[in-house]
Amino acid sequence: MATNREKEKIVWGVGTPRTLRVHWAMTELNLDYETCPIGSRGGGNLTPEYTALNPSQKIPTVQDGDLVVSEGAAIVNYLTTCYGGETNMQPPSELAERARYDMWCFFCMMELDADTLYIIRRHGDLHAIYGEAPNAVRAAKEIFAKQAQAAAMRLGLEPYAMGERFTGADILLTTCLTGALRREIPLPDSLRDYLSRTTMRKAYQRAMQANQLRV
Ligand SMILES: N[C@@H](CCC(=O)N[C@@H](CS)C(=O)NCC(=O)O)C(=O)O
Repeated sequence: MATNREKEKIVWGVGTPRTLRVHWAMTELNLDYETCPIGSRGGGNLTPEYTALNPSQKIPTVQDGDLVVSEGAAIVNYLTTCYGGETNMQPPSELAERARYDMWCFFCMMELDADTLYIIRRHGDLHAIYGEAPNAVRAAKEIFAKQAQAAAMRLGLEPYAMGERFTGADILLTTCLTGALRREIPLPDSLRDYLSRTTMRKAYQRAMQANQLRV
């Protein structure tokens, strides 16, 4: 795949764990980029300019030269595929390893994000907009806790999702697990240890700064 670190890169979106994924990937990969600091509730995601980039009107979105990519996991995988050579963050090319990598990514996005954290966000934090649904929120927390046990079993004694090396799957997994901790969902000790490993990374700390909502 043709890559060009010099192409102008713009990250749209700040202030949420889903935008953090992209800032974190950018910083791990030492990429220079500009930020368009729109948030998810300020109306910046509803403008015609942004809607042309991302018709879902959701953040994050990335522009890399002429290419526009949305969906946080797709962005992380695009960036690590294109620019992950130097930092050994490319998704695996060998078929079985790639299947395991994809398993982690889809597991994080479906079981730990869309099916659980996002339900809690919608019907908990944002209940004034989306309606109260306490049973759905309670069930989502229980399902997350159960799937966290599954994540711990899959991780086993490995330091990272794919073993010895840190990859985009760890960006996805970490940003889901920190979301659970903020909501006081219990996590197995091995995942807490995992989180101390991943969140102590310098790039994570820098990305947390870059992802701050500007007021
Ligand atoms: N599937 C998308 C979800 C992105 C998403 O839900 N973003 C939220 C902020 S965390 C958003 O932009 N919400 C605006 C809205 O729902 O109107 C992804 O993983 O990138």
